[in-house]
Amino acid sequence: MALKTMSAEEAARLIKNNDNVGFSGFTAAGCPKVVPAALAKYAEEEHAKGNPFKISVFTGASTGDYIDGALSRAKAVSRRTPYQSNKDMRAAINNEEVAYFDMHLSQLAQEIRYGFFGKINVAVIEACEVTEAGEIVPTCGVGISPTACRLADIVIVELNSCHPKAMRGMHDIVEFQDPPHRKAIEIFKPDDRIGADCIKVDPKKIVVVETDTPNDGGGFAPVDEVTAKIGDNVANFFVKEMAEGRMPKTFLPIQSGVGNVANAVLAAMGDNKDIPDFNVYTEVIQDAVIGLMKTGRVKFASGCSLTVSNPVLNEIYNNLDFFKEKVVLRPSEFSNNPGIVRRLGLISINTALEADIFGNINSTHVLGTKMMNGIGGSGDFTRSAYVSIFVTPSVAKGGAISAFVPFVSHVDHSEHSVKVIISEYGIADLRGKSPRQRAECIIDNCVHPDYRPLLREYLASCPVGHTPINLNNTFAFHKALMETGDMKNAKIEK
Ligand code: 0RQ
Repeated sequence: MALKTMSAEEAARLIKNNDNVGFSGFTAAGCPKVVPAALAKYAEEEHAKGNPFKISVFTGASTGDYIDGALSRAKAVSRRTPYQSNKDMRAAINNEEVAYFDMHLSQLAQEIRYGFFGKINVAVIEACEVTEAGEIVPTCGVGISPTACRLADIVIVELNSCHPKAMRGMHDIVEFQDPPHRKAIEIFKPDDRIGADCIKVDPKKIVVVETDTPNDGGGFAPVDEVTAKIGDNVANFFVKEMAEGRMPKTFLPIQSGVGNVANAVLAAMGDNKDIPDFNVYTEVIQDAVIGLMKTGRVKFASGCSLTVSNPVLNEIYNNLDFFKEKVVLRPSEFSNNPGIVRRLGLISINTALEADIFGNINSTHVLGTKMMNGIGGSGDFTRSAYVSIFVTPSVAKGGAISAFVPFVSHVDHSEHSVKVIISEYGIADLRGKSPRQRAECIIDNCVHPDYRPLLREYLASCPVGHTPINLNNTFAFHKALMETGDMKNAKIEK
């Protein structure tokens, strides 16, 4: 049976007002492009006619401009989950135009199956191959695609010729059975495979849209002095841990967050000759991992997406025999599975927006109110890691904001889950320390020198108690930022 093919515009019209739509991909990698663009246009046409048109958008993680940008500008989104990092979507969320449900990425596929969000009506999936038997081979991001495809009534496949069919074999496609029937996950090493090389659905559900639109794969900012210093501090922490016997000399698999700091940390680890060649078990495989793979420093990488710049993606596609042996892409409920994280003894490294002096981490909110991106996979890894590390530059916005405050304005990762914090100034090892000891350790090792006296003054103002908190001054830094534009103007009341 030949598969149905149609234009992006025709396919977009299969999506109805109020539908729940599951999109492929994880970050901008692996996301469909022309169907969401056509959908945004269709929504605008409907709005112009006075008709309502909004959908709920479900994805693996963030998406880039093709989905979050285009659909939010078209005011076509009523609900968004689990993560985003697009400026227009961010604005729509913070204007309360879009209801955003910020959640741990590993949990989305199962919660869709549990029925927590209603039925998935349509899946829109980017693929490098689709067969008449209903086999869909994803491209560089998997996310929630297996679940979205199985549950949707209609599966729109964007067959993208920028991604070679020879990618087949890079994915490990599997879905959990739900409780009470769930079985053990037989992943004992980062390179273990337990699934198929494609998603299989009833071909009658499939419509195909052909395209050759490339990824919007931006590059990374060059490593600067601050990010390089953070990277060195992380690498030196690992060397000490191995020397003192707290970490196996063979090392443990690494998870590292997304962005410039994470890229710099991996580069520093690669450069440090006292760190052995290592494996990566993460969600987002970035440029630095591929660079280290070529030099042999990274032996294998398991992830959910290849979130790499376009030149690096082309290099991978031109050397697929080499990279298919060293990379596996899994659905997010496996790449980010907390059970696997604890079993493998992962070292997690994620970036904080702000931290407090007790080790609570805010990854998401500016001044407690405005959503930046979302918790993403950081909680999936942090809570279960062998050693959970948060990295952050000590200050933001030219020094007007201290990344370290008396108390975070929003809690994503609690002091009970966070073991180590690292800034460009040094390492705060929080393991086994009381709240007051943690506060002293963070102030002495991580805080920018401009803010150390203020935080010491704050600590001295706190009444005696297990956790030194002075409720009059808890948000003194945030208040000073709102009122004067600079946290250095914080007034500590006795
Ligand atoms: O803004 O560029 O306008 O100056 O926040 O900060 O230092 O460039 O760091 O790009 O790594 O982002 C936590 C947001 C950090 C990200 C966060 C401003 C700062 C700058 C970005 P400008 P940096 P990054 C993997 C795991 C949560 C999800 C996660 C994130 C901008 O890492 O979303 O970890 N993490 N997922 O100036 C106000 C502060 C600030 C501040 C920094 N305290 N207040 N603004 N900024 N600190 C990903 C996935 O799960 C897919």
